Amino acid sequence: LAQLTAKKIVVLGAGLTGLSCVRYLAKNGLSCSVNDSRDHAVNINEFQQDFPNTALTLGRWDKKLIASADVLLVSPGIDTSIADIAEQISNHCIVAGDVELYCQNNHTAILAVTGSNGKSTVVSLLAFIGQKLAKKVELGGNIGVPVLEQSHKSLDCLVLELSSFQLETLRSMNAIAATVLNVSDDHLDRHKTLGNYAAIKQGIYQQCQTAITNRDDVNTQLTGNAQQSRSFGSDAALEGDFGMAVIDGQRQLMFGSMPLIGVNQLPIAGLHNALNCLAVLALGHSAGWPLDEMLTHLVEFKGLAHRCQLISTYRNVQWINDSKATNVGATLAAIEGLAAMMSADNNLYVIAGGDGKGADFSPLESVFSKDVSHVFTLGKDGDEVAAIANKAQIKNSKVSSIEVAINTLSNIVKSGDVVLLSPACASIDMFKNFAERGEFFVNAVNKLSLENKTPS
Ligand code: UMA
Ligand code: ADP
Repeated sequence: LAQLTAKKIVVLGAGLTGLSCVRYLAKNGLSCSVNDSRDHAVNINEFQQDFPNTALTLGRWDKKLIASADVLLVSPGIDTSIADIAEQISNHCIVAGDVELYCQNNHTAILAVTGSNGKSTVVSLLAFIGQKLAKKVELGGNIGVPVLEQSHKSLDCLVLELSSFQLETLRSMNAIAATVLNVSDDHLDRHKTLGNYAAIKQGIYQQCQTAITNRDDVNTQLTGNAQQSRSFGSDAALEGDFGMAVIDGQRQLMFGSMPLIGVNQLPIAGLHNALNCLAVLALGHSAGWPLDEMLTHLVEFKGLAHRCQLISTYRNVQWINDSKATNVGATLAAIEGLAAMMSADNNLYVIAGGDGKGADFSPLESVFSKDVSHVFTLGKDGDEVAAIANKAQIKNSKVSSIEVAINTLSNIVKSGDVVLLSPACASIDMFKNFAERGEFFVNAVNKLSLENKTPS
């Protein structure tokens, strides 16, 4: 903070992050200007009410303001490589994110998690267990709580969810342990190639004491040096690492050669969630949390809404809301995980499509052809999903809304089938966010059961 005194600070973005930066600077006696390129910045009313004297430019990038900045505090959703910003940044200007500001000025122990999928599940489970162990543990970062909002608290541990956007402007974190859970196509509209995107994620390992990698995913491996490393994976583990083994016919989570818990006792289903649990145990263990006590509380976790969440068994069909599947990797994991539990006589119906963010949908072809009976496509990139379904030679129908898909399905499904909303796409082309999309699905299914529709 001392470095910021008498510096011209410009905050880019007036959303959750921008507001937290202005609030933090004000608390520390520092002023700033704010620039948001949209006419209707997300938190504009709160902003103007709380900080009436803070200069705010809306509706365009203020090139002069950006050029005059000594410090640019950039919100994660803003791409500083775009011409309007990149060309204006002066040589002496420091470009940082809110997490960088937090890490430079707080010495709280951090457990950090990134990855294309499973971040929110892992950080929530980890924080849940930490709190059950009577530790002062809070969540921060991409999960929806800007870290600076936690800066006034004295914590035993901050469990930090980091997106690739946040990692781009972070260099001073010194986490106790950090993991890249997995890497699959996501945000390529901004990061351009999977290689760039993976490299940004792997940058987390240079900012921690113990790097935790996923043996199942080559893109999570350690590239540079780390003080210490350990790993998790679905195979047998070396001593000190986490893995899985089949003992007496039961698949178990393992710590080296020590069985920990049966996969069938885990509170969240599917192989991907078993891996998430291993990541949680590896992170907690690195912080010195006892494994046996962690396991006691792990089984009490209830899971998160919109992530492979069973919302109804109306007509003995499993109606599953996986609206948080905003990329191809998440939908692949959901289809494979659910199909593994279904009998071959039953059908898996998938509702998919939305804003594909430039991703390649072709990895879905083989699971579509192996496990899915019929795909209902919607949204901006629904036709791209339909093209993959055609290649996989499975039925597909274009629908204008989730409700239309559900109503059509009500005439098709039979006992034992599964209906899965797992879009493989972001929601912003049709909905406010993934949660609203999930609610539309839940409401349509509930309406169906209330109207007690029977097949025609
Ligand atoms: N804005 C511009 N110009 C642009 C883009 C955005 O001016 O080109 C402005 C918007 O008008 C808005 C503000 O920037 O007023 C929003 O900033 P932001 O997009 O960085 O969003 P925040 O509200 O600050 O929320 C961010 C994260 N959002 C993104 O990364 C897009 C939140 O993650 C995070 O919870 C929050 O900080 C706290 O750390 C959300 C997210 O979608 C959940 N993350 C992506 C994901 O999970 O896939 C990465
Ligand atoms: P994130 O915060 O990274 O988006 P979430 O825990 O919210 O992760 O889950 C997002 C989506 O990814 C959900 O559809 C969920 O079912 C799926 N998912 C969760 N864990 C994994 C994993 N380890 N691998 C692949 N998909 C996963």
